[in-house]
Amino acid sequence: MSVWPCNLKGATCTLLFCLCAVNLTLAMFYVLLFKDGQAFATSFWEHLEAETNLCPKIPPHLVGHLRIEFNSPVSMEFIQKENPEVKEGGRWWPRNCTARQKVAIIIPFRDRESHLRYWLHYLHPILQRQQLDYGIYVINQYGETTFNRGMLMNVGYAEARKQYDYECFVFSDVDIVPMDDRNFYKCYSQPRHLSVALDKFGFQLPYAQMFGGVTALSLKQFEKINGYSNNYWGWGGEDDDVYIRLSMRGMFISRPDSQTGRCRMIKHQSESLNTPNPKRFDNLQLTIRTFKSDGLNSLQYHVVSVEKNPLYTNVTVDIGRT
Ligand SMILES: [Mn+2]
Repeated sequence: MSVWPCNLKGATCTLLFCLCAVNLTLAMFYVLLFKDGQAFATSFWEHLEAETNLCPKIPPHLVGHLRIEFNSPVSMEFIQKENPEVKEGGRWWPRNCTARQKVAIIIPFRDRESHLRYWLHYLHPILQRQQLDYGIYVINQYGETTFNRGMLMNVGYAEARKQYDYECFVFSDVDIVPMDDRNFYKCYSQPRHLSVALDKFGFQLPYAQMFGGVTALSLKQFEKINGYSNNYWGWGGEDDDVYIRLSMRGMFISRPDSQTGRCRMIKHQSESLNTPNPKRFDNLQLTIRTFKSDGLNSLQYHVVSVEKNPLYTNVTVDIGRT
């Protein structure tokens, strides 16, 4: 009788022995890596739990109405101290449960540092209370060419998708802050308009088709409309263009009620490189015919830099000129 727990001979026995050795080495490796079996079991269990443990439908730490003011400037260092859990590039996700949505927040931008600081100061805590798995993407238009908000949104969408598998995209102006944390920065079964009651307009919706300021579209919804038009240079029109796109695709606008949807806007002068676009009314006449070929599928740009700052990812982009 053999001492070796293997009655087989030659190659088969060697193979079996090797398999046992590999198995044992792996087990040792895990034990060393996780210090002891207990810690390993715990971390494994936590992982399994996170997979199944979705965050509650109604986030538990919401506070409702918020006091929003723009009269005492805040520094980036201060905002960082206020939000110690925010990771490089402006990323955050809940630690005790799995977020229900992965949301990229896209902010078209140029030369509005002070507005951005207010936005980050107010929005980071709100988005955390909403228990979203989110990232902030500031899309900074390079150079001195006329501003193109729609195209910057498209770039934000494309660049955010390269970073993480986001399923929802919130497009926000840098100067709009919600006054209620029950106004969720997430996606719904229909495209969502979030900034429905701006202080600037006496907390009223100026017109029913309005789809500017802050909006949320799922990946599917945004693909369905071919994104924003790339052809609106200067102020205005690109938001009404999106409204035409989504109604052409059989979708409608979802909104919070006018109380929950209250927002404040930072007062500012109009800029010389973003004056009202005189062609916007003509463009809007063409949208029905052009939207299938003008948008995400015709987007061309050159990324100048991608910087992962402590509170947001900054994408500087050359989008050319009109
Ligand atoms: Mn503005």
